[in-house]
Amino acid sequence: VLTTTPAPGVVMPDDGNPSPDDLDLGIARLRQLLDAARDVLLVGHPDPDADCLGSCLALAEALEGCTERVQVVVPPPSPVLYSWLPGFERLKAAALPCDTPLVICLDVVGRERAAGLEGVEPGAVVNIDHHTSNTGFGDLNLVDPDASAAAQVCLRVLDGLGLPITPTMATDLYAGLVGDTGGFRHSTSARTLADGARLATLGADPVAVAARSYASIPETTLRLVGLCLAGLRSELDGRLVWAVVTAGMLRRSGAEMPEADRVPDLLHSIAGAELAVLFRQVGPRRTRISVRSDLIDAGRFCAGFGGGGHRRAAGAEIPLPLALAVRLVREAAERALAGPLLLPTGLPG
Ligand SMILES: [Mn+2]
Repeated sequence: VLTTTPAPGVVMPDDGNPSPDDLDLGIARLRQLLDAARDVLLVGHPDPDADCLGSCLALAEALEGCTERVQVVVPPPSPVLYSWLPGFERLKAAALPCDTPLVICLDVVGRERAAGLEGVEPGAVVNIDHHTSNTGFGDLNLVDPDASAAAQVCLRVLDGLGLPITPTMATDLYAGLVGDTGGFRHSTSARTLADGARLATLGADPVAVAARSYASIPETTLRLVGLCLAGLRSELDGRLVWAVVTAGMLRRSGAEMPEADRVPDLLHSIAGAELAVLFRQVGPRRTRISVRSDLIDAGRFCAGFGGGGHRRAAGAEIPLPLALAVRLVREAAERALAGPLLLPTGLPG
C-alpha cells in the first residue's frame, strides 16, 4: 500500500484510500518542487544507518545538475562506520546558509526525528520513507510501508523522475537494502531481492558491500559488543533476552554508540529468544531501546514507549534513567509475551 498525503498539486481519490498511482502523482509533484528549488537539503535521522545514508547519498548524486545546490546534512558525530559509502565526503555537519530550501527527509519517521535542521527555515518538506509508523509529516509524503528500506522508495522515486542510476548510486542504495534487511535475512520479499538484483546489474558489487557491511568491523566495535554481551540477561526460560550499553562501556571500549547497532540482532539470534531488547544509556535520564522479535509486534511494543518502527524491528527513546527503563520494559515484555501483541503466524518480514 502506497500512501501520499495531499499536497498542493497532488490529487487524492475521494475515498481517501491511496492507490498505487498516488506515488506517481507524488513524484510528479516532487518534480515541480525540484524545478522551483534553488537549494535542496537532504536530511536523515540521528545516528544514521546505511539505509538512511545510502538513500541520502544516492539522491544527492542524482539531483546534482537538477538544482543549483544539494547538501546532505548529518550532524556530528560523523558516521565513520559508513565512510566507505560512495559520496561519503559529501556529508556536511551543518547546512550552509540558504533561503527556504526544499528539505527532503529520508528514512525519517516523524518531523522531530529529522536531524540537521537547526537554524533552517524550510520551504517545502518532502518525506521519503518506508516505516509503517511514519507520521506523514511532510508537505509531500512518499511513503511505502511495503518497502524493506528507504533505499527502495528512493529507487522508485529516481525511476519516476527519470534519473539514471550510476554504479555509485546503485552501491549506496544496495548498501541500504543490505543494512535494513540484515543482509537479506529479515524484512525481505521477492521485490527486495528483485531490486537488489537490479542494483547489482547497475553496478553495485554484492560481495564488496557484504564485506564492507559485515567483515570490516572496527576493533572498538567488537570490544563494545563483547562488554555488552558479557552482561547479557536471559529470562522467562530464555524467551526474553536483554543487554545494556552504558556510557562506561563506550569509554572502556573506545567505541561510539552506533557501534552497538549489531547487538540487537545478535541477542535475537540466540536459540529460543522470542524477544530481544538492547538498552542504551544515552543520557542520565534518557534510555534508548532497540527491540527485535518474530513473535510479538515490535513496532506496537515500542509505540507503547513513544517509539515505533517495523513489526520485527523497532525502537524508542524513554525519558528515564537506565535502571528504571529496564524495569519498565521488562514488565511490558512479560505482558506482551503473554499474548496481547503476538503476531499472526506465517507473517512475512
Ligand atoms: Mn530504513
